[in-house]
Amino acid sequence: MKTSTKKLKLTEDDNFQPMLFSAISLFPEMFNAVSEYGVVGRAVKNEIVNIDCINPRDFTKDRHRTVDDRPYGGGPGMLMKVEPLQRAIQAAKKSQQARDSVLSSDSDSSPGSAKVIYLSPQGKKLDHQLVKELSTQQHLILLCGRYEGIDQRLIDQQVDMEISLGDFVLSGGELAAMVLIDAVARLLPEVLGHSVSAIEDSFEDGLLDHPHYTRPESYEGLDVPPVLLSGDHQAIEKWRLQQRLGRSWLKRPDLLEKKKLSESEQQLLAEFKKDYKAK
Ligand code: 4GY
Repeated sequence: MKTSTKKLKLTEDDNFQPMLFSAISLFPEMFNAVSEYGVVGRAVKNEIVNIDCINPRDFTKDRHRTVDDRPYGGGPGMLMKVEPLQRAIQAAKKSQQARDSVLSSDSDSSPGSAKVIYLSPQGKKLDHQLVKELSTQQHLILLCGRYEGIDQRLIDQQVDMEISLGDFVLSGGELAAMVLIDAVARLLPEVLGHSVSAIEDSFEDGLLDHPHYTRPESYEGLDVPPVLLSGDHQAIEKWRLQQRLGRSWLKRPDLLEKKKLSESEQQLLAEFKKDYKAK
């Protein structure tokens, strides 16, 4: 039998599953900032991405719905209670299992592979490489700490990966989790849709972006670089690559050290340096 040649929209495919982010957070409303606005907001609306918020407070069993507790050994501040978090993680894992069970068995999504991520300054630094790896996952569980953090045994037992945005301390993991969701979701092919801009973006090839210009042609006496008005697409691509090389050399020499430059790229960079030093 001939298989159907009708082209399916990706999201109409029986085996398509939105990527699921389960945010475990005491402040679930904060996630409206990613789920209701911009590119990720549209992906959520179009069911390419699901963001599911789970509040550990809903998994408490005492009258006061207590989610914090005092640290052993004393000291200032509180920690998050272990049991509500543990139950929240189990609930997040169950929600993905429920989705998997309605899919046909030849799906190449991998059930039971939900990764639990804890956002903290102790984690591995988030970069484009890690964002790309995360974008291949079907389900990420994002554990958002508050107060002074969570019990180390929960990290050891339940957390697959600790991820940091950088060497500074936020008052909670939510903003970090939203940064991660935004960066990962925009790499999903179905989110990109028509545009290829995320592929062409900074970092896919390890260089900074080139400068961008729009109207007016002259602003406060500053003109748009003439090559961009030339209509010569080859010259424009060449200029943009040179700008990317030059800006990386000026602002992020560490990026250039990691990158093997081709003969023509070395040429372009040498020319940029010459012009820069002449000024
Ligand atoms: N930096 N990168 C970060 C953070 C908040 C108290 C431990 C960071 O990712 N997350 O500062 N998170 C704290 C809040 C518990 C995490």
